[in-house]
Amino acid sequence: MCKKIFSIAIFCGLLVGCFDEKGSDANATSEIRGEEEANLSSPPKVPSPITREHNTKVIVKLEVIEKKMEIAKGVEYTFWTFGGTVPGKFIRIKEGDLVEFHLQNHPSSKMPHNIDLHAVTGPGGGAVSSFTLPGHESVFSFKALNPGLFVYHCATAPVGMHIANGMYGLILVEPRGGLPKVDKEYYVMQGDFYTKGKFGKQGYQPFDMEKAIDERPTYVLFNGSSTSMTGDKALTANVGERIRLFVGNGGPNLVSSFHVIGEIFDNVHREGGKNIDHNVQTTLIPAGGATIVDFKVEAPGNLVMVDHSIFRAFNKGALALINVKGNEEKKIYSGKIEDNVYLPEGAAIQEVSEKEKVSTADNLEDQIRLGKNIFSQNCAACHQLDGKGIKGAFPPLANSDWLNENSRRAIEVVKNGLSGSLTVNGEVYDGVMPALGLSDEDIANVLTYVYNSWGNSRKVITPADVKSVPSQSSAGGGH
Ligand code: HEC
Ligand SMILES: [Cu+2]
Repeated sequence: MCKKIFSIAIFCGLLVGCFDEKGSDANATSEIRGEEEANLSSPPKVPSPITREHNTKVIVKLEVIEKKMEIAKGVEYTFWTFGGTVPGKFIRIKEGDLVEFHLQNHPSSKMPHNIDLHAVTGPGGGAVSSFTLPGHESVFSFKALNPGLFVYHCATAPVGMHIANGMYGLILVEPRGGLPKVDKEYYVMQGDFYTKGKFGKQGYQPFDMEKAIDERPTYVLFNGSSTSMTGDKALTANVGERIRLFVGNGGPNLVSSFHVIGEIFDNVHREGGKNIDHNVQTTLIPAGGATIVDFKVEAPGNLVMVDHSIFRAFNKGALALINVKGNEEKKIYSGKIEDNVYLPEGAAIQEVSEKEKVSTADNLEDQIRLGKNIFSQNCAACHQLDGKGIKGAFPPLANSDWLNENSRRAIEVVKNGLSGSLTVNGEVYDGVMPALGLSDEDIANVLTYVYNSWGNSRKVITPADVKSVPSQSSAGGGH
């Protein structure tokens, strides 16, 4: 090496040129000038691109906070977070930067935490050096040697539990020349969640270790909630714009088949690395991995981000929207997106108002409000949001003569399921309605909602009414 430098020095005759030569083939030698506080953002926002040309010392301050938040409408969960959100704050730095990392664990935390950044080259990705007790701060530093999009996560035992509670996020190490310019950038991260209660079960839900070990998630979510990017929180774009998504997968267990319904990814940085694929429909994101995709939006309407392992999207919450505004371009797309087909749960969620947290009803209005939540999460997929059902498959609950004739029978159906043929408003149905495992109170509320909607008989069903109907949860089924 010495010899080479020396000979180049003689050849070019300029010592400066020789230092340039040396600098360009060794990241580790890039000069660090000055220091600045890092550019962090909460999802779905991404910090703006880095414009400085030189490398600097970047000070990152990330605070761990354990807090209750909504995981789905009317469902609360205790998340452990990097910066108060799931996923944690997005960190944007430049290849060659020196990062001085401050991990702070809020005094109200019950657990110690640490951080393993996949962007770190060194033992544990920083985990050991950053182990931090509640009310403490740890400091360590690392050099960002490789450009790319990297996951960070907590790695304190039990590691799976810390990750399952939402302890992950993304750090982008921009390549020296930066990324190509786009119109909008967003931050999306998938995670799987394990609660004691079933999907949509109202009220506070604790973590379920057994389900986590068995890899049976109750929720699969983008940005920590089934409503993180629906309704007025949907991502936005205008026709003609180029959108870049930084997409991570925190796991802890599932691999994501990331897909945007109604789009094709023009560019995919596979696994967040250097290789770029084109014209990709669905891209795999490993647990603990990430990807950068971009695409131009050509038609107005809702684009739907999903995990294309599709039950996760429609039955476990892995669904989010990009609302594209602009004029229709009939040559590119001549039609209208059917929300009913794509968004049974998502669409329902948007209609429910913000103030619902209580899980026990003490008046009729409450009962109807809670019942509506339960309906949208458990029944609307089949009977439809407007209760009209689907002819030939799912009978109507709106104005149903069968329903209004006998309420005890209706309770039986929701409690124990139903199969065999029945006639509703003159139409014969011969399908199977599964028992959904709802509590007596949930059944009372959902039926009260149904009875007090769509021209039905305005009956009120109490938990005691439901209790008086025997449940046939035991095996054996047919009768
Ligand atoms: C997986 C689809 C599915 C889900 C989810 C579902 N049902 Fe049903 N439901 C059916 C089918 C199919 C039938 C008709 C069964 C038959 O043909 O024997 C039915 C029948 C009924 C009936 C009696 C017929 C009528 O139209 O009045 C009621 C009442 C009812 N369901 C209420 C509910 C309620 C309340 C929920 C949510 C708690 C729910 N269902 C969830 C598929 C479903
Ligand atoms: Cu932790």
